[in-house]
Amino acid sequence: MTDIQSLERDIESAITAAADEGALEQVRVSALGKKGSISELLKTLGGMSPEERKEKGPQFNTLRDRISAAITARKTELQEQALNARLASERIDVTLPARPEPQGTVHPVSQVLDEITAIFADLGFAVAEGPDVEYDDYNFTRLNIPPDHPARQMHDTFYVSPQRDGSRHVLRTHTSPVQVRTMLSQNPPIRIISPGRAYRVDSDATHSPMFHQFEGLVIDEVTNLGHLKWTLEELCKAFFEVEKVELRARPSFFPFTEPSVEWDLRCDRSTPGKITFGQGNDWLELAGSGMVHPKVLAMCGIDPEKYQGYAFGGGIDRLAMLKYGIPDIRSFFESDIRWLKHFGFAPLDIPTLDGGLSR
Ligand code: 2NL
Repeated sequence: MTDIQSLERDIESAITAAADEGALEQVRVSALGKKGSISELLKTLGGMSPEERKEKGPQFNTLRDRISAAITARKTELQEQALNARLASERIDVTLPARPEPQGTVHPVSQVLDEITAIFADLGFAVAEGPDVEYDDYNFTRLNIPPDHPARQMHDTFYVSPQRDGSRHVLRTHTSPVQVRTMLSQNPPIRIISPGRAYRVDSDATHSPMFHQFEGLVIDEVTNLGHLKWTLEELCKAFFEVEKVELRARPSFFPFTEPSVEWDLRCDRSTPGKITFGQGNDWLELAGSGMVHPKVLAMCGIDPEKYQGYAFGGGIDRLAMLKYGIPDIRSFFESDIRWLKHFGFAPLDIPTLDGGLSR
């Protein structure tokens, strides 16, 4: 047997023995790689006489082509084997029945969050999210609440331990820093809601130190408070599942909006333990809002000469208490299994506008 034949045999048995693509690649490198046995062989052609080269050249090239083809064939075979093994091991029986009864329930806060998200998604709003631990700058300063501003005390902020440079991050006191981040990173038109957790040093029957907010922000060249009123009316009709609502505007103050407006929703509380919307002689505080302050726009990289828009904010826990008749906010966060079973929602009933929000 010639050297070439025995080399070919050795490489071919190594190819057959390769049990996976990694091993096969090692065989390929040792034969056809820069320093591989066949490559080294091809290099010897340079030192040969013309006659010898004429004889050996074609032999070496044929050897290289055959080995190359054998490697490709083995590679396909190994890939097929690997795929078949995966298909066999990952097989699932899609005809198996779901468990008769799901064990967990969806928390009312999650339910309301999903409902609000579905309503605003239908109006063309995207959902924006951000971290719970925020820069003081994003939570306060860029919202026109400078370091000495009394609103900083009003917000009863949880501070986290100082950073190496002495600066202190905060647990966000509202979800507004998410809007700040959005304005800093996107150009108008902007149309977002930022539902999520917020934190304030406060605890009684209607306040929890951790609570949930939804805020909205719309920025373009013409958006005004009329558009906001319509948007909040649509929210109320869809959320409380009534045909007709009436909103009342009250002047207010927030450092980050000018002018600022609070909205009340007409309701009827004349029957104890019951509340209905769209009629009656009572008013329910719904949300705070306003036109985004030009200084806030400027501090968030948006030209206030060209762009304007509204922002609003309301409490998710509060809306959940109202809609589902839950009297004490603290019960939300006690994780009492009986409470969760009673007030929770079926996990597969995902709220949609066409299918019904809460059924
Ligand atoms: C409330 C009132 C409000 C906003 C939130 C906001 C955000 C940016 C700029 C301007 Cl980035 N405004 N958010 C505006 C007015 C009111 O929330 O009572 N929340 C529970």
